[in-house]
Amino acid sequence: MDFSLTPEQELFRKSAREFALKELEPIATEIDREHRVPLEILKKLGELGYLGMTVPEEYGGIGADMLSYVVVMEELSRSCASTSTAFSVQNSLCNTLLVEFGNEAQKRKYLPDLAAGKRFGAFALTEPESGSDAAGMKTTAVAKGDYFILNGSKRFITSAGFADIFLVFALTDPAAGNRGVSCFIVERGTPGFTVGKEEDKLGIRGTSTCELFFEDCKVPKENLVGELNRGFKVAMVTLNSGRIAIAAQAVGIAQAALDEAIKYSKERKAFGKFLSEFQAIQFMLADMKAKVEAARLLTYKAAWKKDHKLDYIMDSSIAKLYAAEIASEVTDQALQIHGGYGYIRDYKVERLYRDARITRIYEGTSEIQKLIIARELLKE
Ligand code: COS
Repeated sequence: MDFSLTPEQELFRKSAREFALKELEPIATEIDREHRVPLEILKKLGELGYLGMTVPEEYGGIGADMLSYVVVMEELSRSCASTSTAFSVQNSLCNTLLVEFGNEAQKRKYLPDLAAGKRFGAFALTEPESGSDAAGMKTTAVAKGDYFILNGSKRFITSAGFADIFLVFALTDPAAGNRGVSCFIVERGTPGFTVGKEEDKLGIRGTSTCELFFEDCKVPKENLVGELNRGFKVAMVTLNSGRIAIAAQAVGIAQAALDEAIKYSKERKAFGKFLSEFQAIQFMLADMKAKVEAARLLTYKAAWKKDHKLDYIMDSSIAKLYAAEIASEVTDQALQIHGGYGYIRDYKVERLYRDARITRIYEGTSEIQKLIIARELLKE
């Protein structure tokens, strides 16, 4: 068993860390306060190839392995979870979906621009009344001539405010439940398609999250991704791998909280001693480190299994569940070490505490991860 990263993976880590320190660290607080998406930074990520990490070279990407992608996700998240969220939506939920399920024409048409950050994508599965029960969606797509006519709405769609290409799931056979779902590419500007208001969120405030509305929206038949009525599987397979990146995001946020806690405990004095000299604080730091390390190993293992074409469904859910849960615990402990200073916006740990919370919700709640793990354990 070899736990070391390859020289290429190490290089990805180093360059991502440098990028994060130079470009993200200085703006992370500001975009959080202003609730602003740093489009200029996202474009830079595209120019440097980061938005095409999971795209093969023939379609304009850099064809990196999953572990490299995960390592980059972790490093970006240490500095700015908002930026890493948009980075993962593009890579995990749009590009990977098109690479794995798109036809040749769709890949040639969309992937080069997505990989270069010239256009942005969004993944539209959740609806106002269906989140965890993804197949409970109400949006329909009815075949008519050369088009599908979409009607319905989507909610909590990340990157929607600035995305150009939306991967939308809709019922093409409502009576068939999850066997009647299909996936479509809907471009911004398609008549009948509108993007609604921005949500005002607790964390990852430098991201855009909106509602989508479809009113007799005519989508060309060639925009069907994968087979008709097999879209649920497309969503599930895409989320299996997306969850590994969210686990990496949680690891990155937790690592940043640990870094901040160590720094603060060496600067701040109480009762005539540095906080770091108190065993109570040392034990908290040790607990945090053990949790971060365990979450990282689970995340890397899931990525490694994907790279080695092994079944990784359970590993991805275990990594996402554990990393997301400990990110909340570790950011909470880091905030506690900061005392009152952790509760005000001047300190990074306050943002980390809020940003960590979403990792227990999106791309499947912690409860959904437990359900998937249990199903895998109990299946024949
Ligand atoms: N990977 C691959 N295939 C999967 C899968 C997975 N993780 N989970 C289900 N499937 C497949 C099943 O194999 C089945 O395929 P067949 O039609 O070929 O038999 C099909 O999908 C339907 O499976 P099932 O009946 O188990 O689906 P359910 O409707 O019971 O839903 C859960 C299963 C709850 C696991 C699913 O709805 C889910 O993951 N929900 C969370 C959605 C989510 O993460 N939302 C966040 C949105 S993005 S922010």
